[in-house]
Amino acid sequence: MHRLMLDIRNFDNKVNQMVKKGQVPGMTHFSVGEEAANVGAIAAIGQQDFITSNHRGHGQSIAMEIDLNGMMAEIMGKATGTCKGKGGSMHIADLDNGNLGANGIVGGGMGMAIGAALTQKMKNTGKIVLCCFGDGACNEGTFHETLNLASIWKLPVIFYSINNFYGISTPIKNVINVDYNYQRASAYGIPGHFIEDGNDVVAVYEKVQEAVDYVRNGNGPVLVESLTYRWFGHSTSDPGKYRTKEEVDSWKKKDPIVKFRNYLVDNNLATAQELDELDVQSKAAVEDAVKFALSSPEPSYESAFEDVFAD
Ligand SMILES: Cc1ncc(C[n+]2csc(CCOP(=O)(O)OP(=O)(O)O)c2C)c(N)n1
Ligand SMILES: [Mg+2]
Repeated sequence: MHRLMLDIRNFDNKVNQMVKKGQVPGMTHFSVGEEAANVGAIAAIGQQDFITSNHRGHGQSIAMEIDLNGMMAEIMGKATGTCKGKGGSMHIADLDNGNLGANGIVGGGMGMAIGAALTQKMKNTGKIVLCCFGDGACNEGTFHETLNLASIWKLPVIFYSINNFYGISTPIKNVINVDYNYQRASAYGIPGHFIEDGNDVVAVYEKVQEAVDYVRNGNGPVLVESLTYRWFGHSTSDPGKYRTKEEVDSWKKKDPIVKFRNYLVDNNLATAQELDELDVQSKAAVEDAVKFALSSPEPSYESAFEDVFAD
């Protein structure tokens, strides 16, 4: 889990630099600061399970152990990308490894998630779906429709809201009349769980694990909410005027990677030296991914007409 959190941090820091150099087409949303909320939750599901993701999906893709070379090439629109360069940052899908896709439509993954969950139920596969989205997405109509359907059909899906306090520049507290979105679970007759410190990867893992057991045992869906914070702007085009420097700095002091590092060292689970070495390896893997992506070809014009229809 520590290595995956480092990979998210190092990967996104690198992409941020490349955006500034004009090497990344399109808009990009970063997961820096939200590493624990992503890694802890995804570590709790099984290898065979599925996720759906959203526009801020880098952290989820990396937590699903996507090949970093392919992901970097995808973000740069190259033919060697995970989706042959057709998806880019906001539409990475890694179907062979259970990632049903990031999504540029806020709330867009929810319908896909319950569709996939219905398939698992009808085919009796024992697999579950972790549907990841933000706090803002909970005010989309699809949130209500999918929680309701999943509830009455007892579908094997965890609705997982990563609450970073804002939908772009709108504070979530200004647009809901409850304290937190997890409290809305009662309206659908399903359990709602709250992870107050979503920067604590162990707390996230344990709480989502509880939800995984409940859902896998055929009890129907669960809504889980984690509190965390994005360190960067909403996207690469956000001057961030709606947040104070003090607020951002206070969250940087609650760095999820430092927190887990201290936990591992204090409990004699790893030495500081071992963790430093992991960071060296992570940074090298990201550099390799950049080299791979930069040296990869652009997609051909003809490829735009491939993979349009399923056989
Ligand atoms: C249906 C739809 N409405 C609006 C947008 C524009 N938009 C993109 S991200 C976003 C905010 C999403 O906030 P949240 O769900 O909290 O995710 P976060 O970006 O904070 O991770 C909005 C309004 C969109 N992409 N799709
Ligand atoms: Mg948000």
